Amino acid sequence: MPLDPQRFTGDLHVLRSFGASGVGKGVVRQAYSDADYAARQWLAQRMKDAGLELHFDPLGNLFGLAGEKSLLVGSHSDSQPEGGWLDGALGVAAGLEIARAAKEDGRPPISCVSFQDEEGRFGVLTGSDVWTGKLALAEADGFTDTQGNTLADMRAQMADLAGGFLPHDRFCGFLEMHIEQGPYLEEAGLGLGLGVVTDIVGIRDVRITFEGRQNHAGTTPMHLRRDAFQALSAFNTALSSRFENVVTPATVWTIGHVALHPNASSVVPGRVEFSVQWRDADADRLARMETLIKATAQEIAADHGVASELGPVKGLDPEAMDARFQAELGAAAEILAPGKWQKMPSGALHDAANLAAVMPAAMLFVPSIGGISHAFDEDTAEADLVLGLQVLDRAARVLAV
Ligand code: HGY
Ligand code: MN
Ligand code: MN
Repeated sequence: MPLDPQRFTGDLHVLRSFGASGVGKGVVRQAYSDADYAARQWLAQRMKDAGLELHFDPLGNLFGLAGEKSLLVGSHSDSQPEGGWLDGALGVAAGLEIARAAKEDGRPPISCVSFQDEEGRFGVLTGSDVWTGKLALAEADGFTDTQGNTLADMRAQMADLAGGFLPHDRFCGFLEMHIEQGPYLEEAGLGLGLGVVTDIVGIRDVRITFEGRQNHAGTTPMHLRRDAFQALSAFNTALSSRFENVVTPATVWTIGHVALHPNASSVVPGRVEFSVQWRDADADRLARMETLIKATAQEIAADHGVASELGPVKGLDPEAMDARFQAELGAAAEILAPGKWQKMPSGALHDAANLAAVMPAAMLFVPSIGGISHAFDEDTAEADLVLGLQVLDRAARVLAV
């Protein structure tokens, strides 16, 4: 049975139904949530129906295994707190379809995977980070989400399903198809548009707390305040100006999570917990930015009479994709979409960045409409999804042992 694009798109729409929310095709399916658990159970059944051997590892990474040694194709099926229907899910559904078709055709074995907590409810690409050995399970278990839940407690809910960690040499390499999540394929005006990823940027992420003095918003004179929000505001302004001599136009940094306490209009906020996340293709620049963030937080805290506490800095270094795997993706794209593909870096992080540390890994991008992602209205034209599947399958057939 050759590749079946309709079966693939059908799976995508069923997968979207787990945590379907908001406008468009949005999903809310964070790692270890009920929706994530239900999605993994459904994926497991689809893998079993395809004749693949099921394996959940201690993190909840879900594998559909074929053969003794195989090519691994997949991505993640957890989402951001407000996610699109394709981020991760596209690569998981493509991996399932490609592994299933290989099995049906009696071709060299291809396995599929859905990694857990790629979206970082706890760490950064946590499931593949632990599986590839970059992050110790004991350390990851202590990570908390913004509500204070620990990873250990959340993954314990799946313990009845979990086996051990699979050996990396079970696989000859890893392919991941993903939406671009940015504007460049559309801007390139390639028409359909496919991206063969050359390398994935590095990332760092830290949570910082400023602790001042909660007080009355009417009776507390400005000069006596120890206002945590004012400290955060000054920190952000100071950091942006100090970054000017370090960053390039490709560097990004974000304060995406801010929890103000008690978050009431008549109260001088006594505490703020916030995240600082930064990304760049150069590990040295990431390190220089980390030094600036730490120094600026401590200096501004002292100026504003607040205590500062910095959590662990989590993250990954930049990773290049395997040259041979890239070449096979490019060759497949040139046959199926001549002139409608390009090589490009990835500004988003992906499990392939972790897999690249233990086996050859490469990625294929399909365009994101309007470059939108990590938002309910993330979307991609169906023709692009099917073309991506066909190109990925063609390269996978060559790379499978
Ligand atoms: O944030 C990222 O780059 C990925 O989507 N988790
Ligand atoms: Mn993703
Ligand atoms: Mn994402």
